Amino acid sequence: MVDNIKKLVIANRGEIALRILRACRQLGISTVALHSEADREAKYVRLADESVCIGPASAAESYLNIASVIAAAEITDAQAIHPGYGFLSENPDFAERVEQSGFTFVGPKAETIRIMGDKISAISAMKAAGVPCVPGSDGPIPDDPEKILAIGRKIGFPLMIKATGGGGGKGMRVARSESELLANVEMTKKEAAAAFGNDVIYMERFLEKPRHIEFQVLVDTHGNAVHLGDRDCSMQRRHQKVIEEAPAPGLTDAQRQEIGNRCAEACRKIGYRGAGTFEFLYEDGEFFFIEMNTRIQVEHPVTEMITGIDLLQEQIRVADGGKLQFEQKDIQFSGHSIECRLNAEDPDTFMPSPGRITQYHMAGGPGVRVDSHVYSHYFVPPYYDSMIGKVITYGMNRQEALVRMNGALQEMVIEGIKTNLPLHLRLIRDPNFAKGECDIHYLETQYGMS
Ligand code: MV4
Repeated sequence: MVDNIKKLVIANRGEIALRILRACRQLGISTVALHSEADREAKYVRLADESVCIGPASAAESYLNIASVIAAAEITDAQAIHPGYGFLSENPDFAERVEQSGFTFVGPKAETIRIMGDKISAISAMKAAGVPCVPGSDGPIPDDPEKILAIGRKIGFPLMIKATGGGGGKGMRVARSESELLANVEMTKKEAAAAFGNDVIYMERFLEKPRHIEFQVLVDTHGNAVHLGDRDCSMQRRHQKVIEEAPAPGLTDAQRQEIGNRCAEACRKIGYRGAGTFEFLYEDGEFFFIEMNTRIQVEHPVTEMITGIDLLQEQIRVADGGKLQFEQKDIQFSGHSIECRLNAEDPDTFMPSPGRITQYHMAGGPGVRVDSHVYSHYFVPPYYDSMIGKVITYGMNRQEALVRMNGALQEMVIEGIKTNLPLHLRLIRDPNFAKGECDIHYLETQYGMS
């Protein structure tokens, strides 16, 4: 139970809308599902206490329409808005308007989202707060070519040129030598101006074969911040994660506590609030902060499995002004969890494959969790992300989680559309993946699909 929020608006769709709805039920909060015209038949819309159609199928006119979302909260007399992930979740202007309209935004302050959305200000805040970062330009690079070259020489080659308004893989380029630095800086600046309306760029040492390891944090408004350990998200294609797991294979407890505590401490220092994720590149035993996500993430279930903590409930509780129910010493990491993202896509070409699901049977049994909003005869609309759910397994150790995933994937039946189930089955049986510690390039290079 929570003190203030009686009714919450779910400003999202798909599996995360259902996940938010489930958390609300457990907290005794009634729910308003917002949906587009294409999502009328969605399961979470039926399960919600109320629903409001906020526009046509196109996301720009519905799930991204700030005025419609706020109007829906007003007419239903809700107290809070949960943005989920994607869509408006990391839009500081949205967070600001939600709070200005008198609603609780389930997430950090708008100002924090703004800082984290600008990569240079995120890195400088984290560096000042004691989080290890990639050696780099420590700020925007100047216009003077001689100064750019001097900074480049100091960092060393290869280096990476990144747009401060980028993130998630957009607006970046490698410079392998001094001779290509200036031209690449120019190109990145031009692209950044076009893509983000912001041509400010910075540079970092390029890490050739890192792993993507991230730390989950949870922070209340009473000065309590904890970390919930790490996740390895290195299995990705074109910056879309495919498989995630917790804990990251091969990390020592000492590394986990060292970096985790630094993240929690940084949250206290910057006045963070809510759930958050610190993204790191990990190479040769060292961590380098690159970005912070201020939303709940797709891969949050693997953390829930190994900690026993319901991240959505806690996220909503702290947004309500409540205190965290536990301290760092109460958090125990136990066992191992793996998540496979199921996409409605061709397993060979990766083209989206929307359409009607004719048969759906989900996996079950010990240590198996399926987070999905789909069902038999559900129509996967072509307008949105192709993710249709996630299969999550838990085991006493990584081996057991893998064996359970192999079984779960074999049990899953999704007919009528193409899915990436066959790719997951191959990956889960891949001896290199089974060993653990694959880097961020493994999937694209080994599966010939970049
Ligand atoms: C890097 C990097 C190597 N060195 N930064 C890509 C997305 C954005 N979040 C940051 N990214 C990278 N930054 C330095 N200094 C390599 C990547 C990168 C990457 C990072 C995480 C997960 C997948 C990736 C795929 C390609 C490149």
